[in-house]
Parts: sequence; C-alpha cells; structure tokens
Amino acid sequence: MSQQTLILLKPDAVQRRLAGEIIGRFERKGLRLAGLKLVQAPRELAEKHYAVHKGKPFYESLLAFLTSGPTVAMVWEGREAVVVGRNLMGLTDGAKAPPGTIRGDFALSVQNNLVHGSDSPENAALEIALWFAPNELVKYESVDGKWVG
Ligand code: IDP
Ligand code: MG
Repeated sequence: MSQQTLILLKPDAVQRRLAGEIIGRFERKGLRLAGLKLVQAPRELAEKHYAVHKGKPFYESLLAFLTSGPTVAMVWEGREAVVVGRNLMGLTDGAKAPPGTIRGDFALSVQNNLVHGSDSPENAALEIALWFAPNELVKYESVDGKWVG
C-alpha cells in the first residue's frame, strides 16, 4: 500500500548543509517527493508537532532547537513510506544509530539528530496537515513507478 510520510530536515541539517545529501537518500530509495518547502517554524507549530513530548525534560530545549532556524519540510510517498523513512533515519540517538543510516552517518547528538520522520500512518496524516496545506502537495505519475514499485 502506498503511504505518505512527513520528513523534516531540522535546522541542524540545513545549517550543516546536509539537506542535499539527506534528500538524495530518500530519492535513491525510490520514494516519490509529493511536497517540499523551507519553513522558519513558529513556536506554535513546533509545540503542535512535538505535543506528545510536552512535560519531558528535553521539551523546551527541543522547541528552541526546532525554531532556531529553517527546516525543510517534505512529504514522501511510496510503498511502506513510514517504516522506510524511519529505517533511513536510524535510531533517535545519533551515537547509537547504525552506520548507513542518516543519523548513524552524520549525527552524534540525541537532540540534534538532523531528521524527523512520522512514526505511523495516522501520525503522518496529522503531521502532514500541520505542515502543509492540501494544495501544496502535488499528485503526479512517476515514470519509473513500474520498476521501483
Ligand atoms: P524520533 O525523532 O526518533 O521519533 P522521539 O522520541 O519522537 O524521536 O523524540 C523527538 C525528538 O526529540 C528527537 O528526534 C530528538 O530531537 C529529541 N529527543 C528525544 N529524546 C531526547 C532526549 O533524551 N534528550 C534530548 N532530546 C531528545
Ligand atoms: Mg518521534
């Protein structure tokens, strides 16, 4: 089943000029880009996005991080896009994420771990609605669809 997932390149990815490297990994995997924009997230958006973490010791620091600079917000779609995105990212803690994953290759920190990816199709739908207006998502046929599946 084709799914959509919200992927964010957090401000550390943009500041460290890793956006192209990371986007390339999603492209090469075979996922299809459905939406992309650069956003300076206001606090209200960051609060909604990380509402599940409210009350945790790292919550305020996490909000400060996500609002500290521009974020690349993207929607990727394709077969099992949610779990595929999570696997490309690797474990939350960059020090524990295996090599070959985005965090494993480029992150050392727990907080500054470069990417966000939705963790379920239900959360993906909620997060996509938070970051994108419906008319910002583009539907099209990918020409290599029959090869990538
Ligand atoms: P995830 O991004 O791998 O889904 P979550 O547990 O949902 O990880 O946490 C959301 C984000 O909060 C992480 O990506 C990371 O930036 C930050 N974070 C998670 N746990 C910690 C922590 O223990 N200390 C500092 N920041 C954390
Ligand atoms: Mg999460």
